[in-house]
Amino acid sequence: MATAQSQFGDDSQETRAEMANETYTQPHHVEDLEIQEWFESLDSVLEASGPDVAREILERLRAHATVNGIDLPFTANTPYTNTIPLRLQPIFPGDQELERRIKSLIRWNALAMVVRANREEHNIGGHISTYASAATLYEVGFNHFWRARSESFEGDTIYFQGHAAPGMYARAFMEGRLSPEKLENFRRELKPGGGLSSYPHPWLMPDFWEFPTVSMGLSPLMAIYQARFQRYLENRAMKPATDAKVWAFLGDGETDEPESLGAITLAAREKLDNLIFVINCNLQRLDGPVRGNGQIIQELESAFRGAKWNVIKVLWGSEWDPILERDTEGLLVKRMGELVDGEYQKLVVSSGAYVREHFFGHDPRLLKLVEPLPDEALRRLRLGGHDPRKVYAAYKAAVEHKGGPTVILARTIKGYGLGEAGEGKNVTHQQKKLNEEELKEFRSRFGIPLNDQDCIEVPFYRPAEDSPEIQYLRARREALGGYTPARAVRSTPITTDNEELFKEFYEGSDGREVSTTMAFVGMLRKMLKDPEIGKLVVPIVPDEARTFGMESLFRTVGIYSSVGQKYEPVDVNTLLYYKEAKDGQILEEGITEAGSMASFIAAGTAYATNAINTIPFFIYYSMFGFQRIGDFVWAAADMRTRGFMLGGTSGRTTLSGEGLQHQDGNSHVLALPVPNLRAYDPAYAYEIAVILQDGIKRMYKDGENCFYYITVMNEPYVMPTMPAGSREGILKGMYKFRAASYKKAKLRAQLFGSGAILNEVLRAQEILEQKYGVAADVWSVTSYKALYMDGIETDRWNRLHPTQKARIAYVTRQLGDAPGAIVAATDYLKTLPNMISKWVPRRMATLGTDGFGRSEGRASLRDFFEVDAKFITLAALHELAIDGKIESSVVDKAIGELGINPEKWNPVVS
Ligand SMILES: Cc1ncc(C[n+]2csc(CCOP(=O)(O)OP(=O)(O)O)c2C)c(N)n1
Ligand SMILES: [Mg+2]
Repeated sequence: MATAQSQFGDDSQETRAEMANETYTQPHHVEDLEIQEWFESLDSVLEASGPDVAREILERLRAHATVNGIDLPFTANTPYTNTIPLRLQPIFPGDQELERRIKSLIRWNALAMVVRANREEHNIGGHISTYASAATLYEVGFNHFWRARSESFEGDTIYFQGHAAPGMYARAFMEGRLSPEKLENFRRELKPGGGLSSYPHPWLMPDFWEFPTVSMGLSPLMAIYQARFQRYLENRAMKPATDAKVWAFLGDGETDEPESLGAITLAAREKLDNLIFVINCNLQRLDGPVRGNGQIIQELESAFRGAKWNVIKVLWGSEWDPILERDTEGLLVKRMGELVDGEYQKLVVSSGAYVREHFFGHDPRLLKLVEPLPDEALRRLRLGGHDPRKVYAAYKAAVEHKGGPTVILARTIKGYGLGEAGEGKNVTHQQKKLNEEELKEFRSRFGIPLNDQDCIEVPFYRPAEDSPEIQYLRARREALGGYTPARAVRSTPITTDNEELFKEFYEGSDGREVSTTMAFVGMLRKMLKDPEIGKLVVPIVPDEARTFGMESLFRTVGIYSSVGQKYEPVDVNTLLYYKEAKDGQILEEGITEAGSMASFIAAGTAYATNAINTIPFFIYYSMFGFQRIGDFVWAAADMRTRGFMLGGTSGRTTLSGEGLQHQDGNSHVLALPVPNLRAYDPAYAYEIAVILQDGIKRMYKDGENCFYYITVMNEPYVMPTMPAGSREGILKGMYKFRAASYKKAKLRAQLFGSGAILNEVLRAQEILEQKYGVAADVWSVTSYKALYMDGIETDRWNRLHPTQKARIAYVTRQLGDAPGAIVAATDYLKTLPNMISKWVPRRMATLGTDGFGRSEGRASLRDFFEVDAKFITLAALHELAIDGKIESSVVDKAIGELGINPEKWNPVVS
């Protein structure tokens, strides 16, 4: 019985949930008159006493209903209508007709860019229908809200939807910021004079774009952490508190990316009322409807309301207001909530007669509401997102809202204005060409002053400088402080080289065993105390501070919390208690590598956004970096982010015990494709010190647009003193760490090691010398990536300058006439050392950790992956045998002597 009951219980819960969605769709035979009376009472309360009293009455009614056993279903939704009713709508402050004309011209130029580009170069691409649907959403922002960055004001921060880029270019053209030649070269960046990048790319257009947004889902998350970082800077007194906002424009389809909604609770928790999302709900994505059988707007509303955001729905344009006014019974709002998006998609591009029959025809009372209106008027009923008055009202409410973030859900039509060429059609996203008739129709619809003949040439059109349009547009931007988007490096470089700061780490650990992670944390601690850079350092951890031995920093610099610490921490009596503080310096992000990376990006670009040189140090489990959030790293690179990513617990065999999902033999390979990322796999404390010191100087003193990936390990060993003259090699990627002691030996070898594996190489050096009479030099390879980049650059130069004296790659120069067999051992994939084999003077044997990790101790793992001292020894002997320097039988014997099982598992495939 009990089981049956609970099963029924579950079912009935589902039914209730369904009912919740249908609250406004299922009348339960309530008499019209009865409901009318209730409405009238509420209206009179509203009129006489205002919304607060009305709310109070409704809340008490709800409580009263519950007490009387009325089970009110939970719903996070409001009716399918505008959140801001007409009576609360502010007066639109602009010249609506002039703004419409400006917007029409921008629409035309945006379309012209794409059509022209594709006429000249078939398939060059570009998007028309995204901006077509969002034009009003952008224009209201440009004309009335977005303040530019200036000397006196930090400005608003705007993440433009990537696919709407043609619209932003078209506006900049109208503003006189982009020449017609630039527009002509949309998506043709290599044309003489340069072109415009397809999407927002600060790397390619560093004076224009600030944020790369086109990989969908990244910008909403980045915007949330950007808004949070602004508060961090304010709370740490690094910038004054202002009312500057962060705006993010998203597509409704984009919200399906898990990152899009992944951090919305953080935004509400942090009360980020400096954050505004605008979601362009055209109900379509690339292939078709976002939710053909559902309602994306209602789905998003409940998600955001559930996360405690302020949600403003902008669904219906002003033309609907008088009809809604006549609808005293709430039937129209009920009907509005009944349709699924697939139906709406068709309805909004259908004839007035169709609308009358299929939408209003549902109920004779609805039909009556629109009786006085001709079909043409029904066809012209606009959606909210195309009505500047409604959009203005929403934006105004959003910027004035206090205590939390706002999302605006604006209903629009994809491909608005394209008519037969794609308005509302499922193919519209891909539409790049319009035929002559379609162009003429678009021209006429938006009143572009071009005759039939000129129109089909799709010229760019900009009215004269003294035209009312240009004058108005300029005046609006002037009032808002200048143009946007615009990017500039606004910080002043730091002044010191930090030589002194890092010097103590050149000394070694004096016999103490420490890990490189501990060494790094020691340096971080020292940097935090530095008078110039101390304040600028932003340590970022995704719930791994204890893993990396950073908990001492909790106490010394505090964990950032926008509300301070409202509780007495359980460990308050301990030295290293969990101290949260409003001016705390550490960003303890919790378990979100994506969120941490977004903080890293915000902090690493503050030199442009905020004119502050913050230096982020993001330390995390290396396996959950590039592999998990590689696309954010790519965006960071595009954005010219500066700072240090530290891959902790790295190395496939150096992290013991954790097994397949944790042990990282990949990250250095995944760091390769990022062009401006310098990647290092240091073995010793002094190597890290040299890299950090050089990195801070490059990025924050010299203004180089690069960032760093440094792997640090948790294996403790003695840190040696820095060998004289090794500095340049550390930075360039390799240097001789320990030369062979017996140089006259007949048998010679060159051994490369990196990170913790360098110690295995040093042990192999001893075995080779003592047991097999091979004198080997040991090299620390700090960066295969740096060596590779140098190699390909050298080759390229030589190829392009055949008559000049050929340059020699750094690796080749280093090895010079270094004799003997060459062996490289790494804790990463073998491909890493193999990348440089071309510039290594002879054949090179490579040992690496291709394959899945294992739960095991370090020694067993290194045996399994064949990267320990005995396998390095074997590889050197084998190379010598291939060279004919020793007999194969010596190698065979060594296999036995070294205790190697030749029939062991192959780590690559097991
Ligand atoms: C991560 C990612 N996946 C896929 C794409 C390819 N893509 C570009 S636009 C688009 C559809 C966008 O739909 P929506 O977000 O609703 O924006 P709209 O154009 O309708 O405003 C897709 C799938 C992309 N840019 N990024
Ligand atoms: Mg869409």
